[in-house]
Amino acid sequence: MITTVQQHILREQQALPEAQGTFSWLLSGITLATKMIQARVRRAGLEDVLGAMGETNVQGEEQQKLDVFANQALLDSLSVRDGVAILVSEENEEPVMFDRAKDTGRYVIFFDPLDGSSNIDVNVSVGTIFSIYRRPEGLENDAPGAVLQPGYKQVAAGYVVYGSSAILVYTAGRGVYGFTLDPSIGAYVLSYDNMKMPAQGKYYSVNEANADAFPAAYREYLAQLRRGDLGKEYSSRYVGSLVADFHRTLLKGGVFLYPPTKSHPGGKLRLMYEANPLAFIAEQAGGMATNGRERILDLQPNSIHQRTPFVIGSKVEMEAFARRTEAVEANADVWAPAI
Ligand code: AHM
Ligand code: MG
Repeated sequence: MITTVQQHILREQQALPEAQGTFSWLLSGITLATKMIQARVRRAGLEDVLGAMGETNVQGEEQQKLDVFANQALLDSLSVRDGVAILVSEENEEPVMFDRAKDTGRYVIFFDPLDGSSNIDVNVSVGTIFSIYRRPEGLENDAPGAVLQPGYKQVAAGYVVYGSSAILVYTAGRGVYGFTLDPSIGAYVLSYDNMKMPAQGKYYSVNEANADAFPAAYREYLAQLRRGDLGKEYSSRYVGSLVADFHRTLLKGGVFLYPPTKSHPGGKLRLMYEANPLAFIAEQAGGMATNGRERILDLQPNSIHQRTPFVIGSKVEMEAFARRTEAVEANADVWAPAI
């Protein structure tokens, strides 16, 4: 007997008596949008051929860029759900606010509609990431207060990786579950029950072209992994789509790092759309996530688009990272980009 994501969410919701169906209605908005996005991603090469021939799509519109399409699909399918109070997208400068009664519009949703979009043209996996918070009581008219919440307050988070199949992974704080889209029935079906990250993996994942600029703490840690100090011979993998790199880390273990660099001294990845949701999933699966010095989920955001250094992975690698960085902490320079 298969379990669809919809059935799974309904079951989860029974454990959240105050959710009253809103939560599943809201998640169904997200799954619908991701099915639309994956259909477009699958046609990406074709659309280019048609676009190059000067053809327009069936609605007679010019071909839209995929990231614009993905953003619009999420905005459209979520804005009609009255549980949504505020939508915050990596693609929109400002949050989109809805005028909903305070006991109806109870959720604030963040999303990165199409992560890794530079990989589309070369047929490499991309993804969608989402993160859900409650709108805090008393802050209905206070947008900054309602959106700038630390990651530990997330009620649910997840992503879809559009890879060799489309896989949805989510947590509502009671374990991590993975669902594979079965194209023959158009439904996400449970394929990974109660996912756990291996305690140690054999891959590290980082853009090594930036290595000369990494702060010393990171360079020394990577050297440790290469030397085999953790009792394993590490290999490296780097897709350049965070969702794909994280998905591998979740399944196989290991560590992903995006340290401060010369061009991004504060880190490149976004706290609210990328680091927080993946950190929530990692912790639920037995892993850890930090900005180099503090737990990601404890960080108090000061802007919706803020960036952060990001290190996420298995327990063994993350504990070794913490030991390494504590050991060099005395020297403040180890945290500055090197060049
Ligand atoms: P994007 O939002 O422009 O797609 O950038 C985010 C992506 C992540 O998916 C990925 O981890 C990272 O950028 C790769 O960056 P780089 O090319 O600097 O290694
Ligand atoms: Mg992104």
